[in-house]
Amino acid sequence: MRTRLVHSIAAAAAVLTLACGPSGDQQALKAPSQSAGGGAGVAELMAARGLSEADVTAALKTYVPSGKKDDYYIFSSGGQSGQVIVLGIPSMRLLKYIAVFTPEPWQGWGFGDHGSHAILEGGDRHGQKMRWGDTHHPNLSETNGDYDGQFLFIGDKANARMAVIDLKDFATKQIVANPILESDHGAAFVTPNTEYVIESSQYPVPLGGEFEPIENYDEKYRGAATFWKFDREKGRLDPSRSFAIELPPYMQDLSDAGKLVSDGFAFINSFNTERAIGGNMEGRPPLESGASQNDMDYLHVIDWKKAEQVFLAGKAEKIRDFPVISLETAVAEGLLHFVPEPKSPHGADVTPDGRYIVVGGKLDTHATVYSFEKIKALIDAKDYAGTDPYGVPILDFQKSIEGQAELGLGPLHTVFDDQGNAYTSLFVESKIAKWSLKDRTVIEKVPMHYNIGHIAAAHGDTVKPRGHWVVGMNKWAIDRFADVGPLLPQNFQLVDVSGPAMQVVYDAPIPLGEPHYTQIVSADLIEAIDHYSPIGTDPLTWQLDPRATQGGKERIEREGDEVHVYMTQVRSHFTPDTIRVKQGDTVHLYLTNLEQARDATHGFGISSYNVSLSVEPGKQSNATFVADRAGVFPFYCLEFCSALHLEMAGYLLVEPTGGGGAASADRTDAKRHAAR
Ligand code: RUQ
Ligand code: CUA
Repeated sequence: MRTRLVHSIAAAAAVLTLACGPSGDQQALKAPSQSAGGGAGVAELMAARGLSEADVTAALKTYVPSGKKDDYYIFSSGGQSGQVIVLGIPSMRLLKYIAVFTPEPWQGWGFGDHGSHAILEGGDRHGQKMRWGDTHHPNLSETNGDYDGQFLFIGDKANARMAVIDLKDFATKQIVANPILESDHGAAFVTPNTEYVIESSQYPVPLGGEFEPIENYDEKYRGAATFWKFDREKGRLDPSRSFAIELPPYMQDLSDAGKLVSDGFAFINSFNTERAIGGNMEGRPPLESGASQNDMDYLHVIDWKKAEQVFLAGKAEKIRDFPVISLETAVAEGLLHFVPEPKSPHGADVTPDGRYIVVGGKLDTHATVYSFEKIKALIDAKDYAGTDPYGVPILDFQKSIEGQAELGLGPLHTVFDDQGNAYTSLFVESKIAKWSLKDRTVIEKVPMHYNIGHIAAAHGDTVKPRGHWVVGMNKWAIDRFADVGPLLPQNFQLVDVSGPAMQVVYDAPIPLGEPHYTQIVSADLIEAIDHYSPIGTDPLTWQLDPRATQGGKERIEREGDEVHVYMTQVRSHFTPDTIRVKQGDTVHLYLTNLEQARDATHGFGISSYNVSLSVEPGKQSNATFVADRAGVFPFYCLEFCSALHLEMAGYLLVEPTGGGGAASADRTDAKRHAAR
């Protein structure tokens, strides 16, 4: 190991010497040290900064020079921020926040732009405007069980919603609210050809959102697994071809879809099979102690291909118009089985060959490796060890497992590499355990900084893991970075697993929400556009927006008290740059960025009217607001697009009508409502 380190440092020194040789203009690149010997500069830098050899190798493994791109993208959930966070590997440089469930002004998300409002409104629930989410599990679209780089799905645990992001422009295209659930956790998980995106519930409720006393929990509260049909052509989930399966009121947790031999099945772990309901001020035990009495909970094994047939045969019932296969039907059709799983299980992860399902037991020291082949044989032979109170057949634990891996304290999630190894996060022990799938023995453990939750590996949950990189997602960056007050960022630790020993090579603070899962995809699979074409493209339809304006055709049209402003942008002006309206007019702004160059993004921000638009090259953005306040309102471009960016501005002149008073305020209120 040591020789390897010394070797790589010598190599780095050689590179530095080359770059800093005394020839001509390379002089400017000289390292601080002036000593001539090969490697002396590095050694002195190391001494001056107190860096060890391991530090320097870590730096060499992760440093990506200016102008060079990363090899992998990390797509991370953004937790309570309701967004998605994108980073690069190996540099761990932050690349983008993708606005999803929460308004975000830089991307013009939810600040006037019609398209973004339509998408956000798609996620409204029970008539309530939902403007935050708790994103947990991003999943990339797959073709033949491997990421294809086209779409990203992410679930909102807090409000049982699902979002679709198109990776052509890294923008959210759809949010659907689950009509029968109030929360989810096993979301989003895709099937191997993205036929369905799975969303399973977390906290049981009466399906459909009606009231039932909690005393009726066992009879009336339910979980469910939702299978959202994905229409790849349209790039949208299709609720009209989606269905759910009713589940007992256990707390369903994470999901994973089977692959290869287990394709057609989905696995969901659960906890609280005790059906504890809390009530610690009503004479019942607190939820968490009630929910951790049993030694075993149930791994849910769902035959989704069979369920799809049952749904297509019209055997699903409707709850709030959404097709739900009842528990009774699920049992009768043999599409739902349980297998016991030890002690507060958490992750359920299918191995790359699809043959095994690995489940971590939070309060256990093992990861349990279930054999799909054995489970399938038991199901086919109807060899059951019993049924649960809802009639769901239970398979025998011992007969279903391949074995267990003794890993350490608090195993949660497992990912895989290309060498037949598994990597499991150990929450309580704050370590990653690398173990062999072949004999289930631990090969090595590497300490993580603090409370590792999820873990991700390059293509680590596909049929073709790429190896090399694993990321540990630590809860809270205690004592890790410069202090920023009591609310701590999280800490992503990048681990190089390509050598004989795992090495932590980078700590990246994540300063937006608490990320849960991430996926890591090879950068060459992502084909992102750098401008919208044709000019005036509606990013939702990818078609020319009918309100797009050509250069020279800009105009302002008045119809009664509706003012239509057909506006264009090029560096460095808006046309028109003066808009005259009367107080109380409804202003419809149709804004076309006429540019096709990649560095020509403009924005539109206006004072006092809460409008912020991002108009990337070729994009069309439309906004509507009621000019209910008389006055002079400057608007300006929000991106520093050119030397005359500051001059890229104009005025909205709202002339008073002389009205005013309560009646007129009511009138504009009503209009403002209608405008959105
Ligand atoms: S969770 S730390 Cu929401 Cu995926 Cu396991
Ligand atoms: Cu356009 Cu600044």
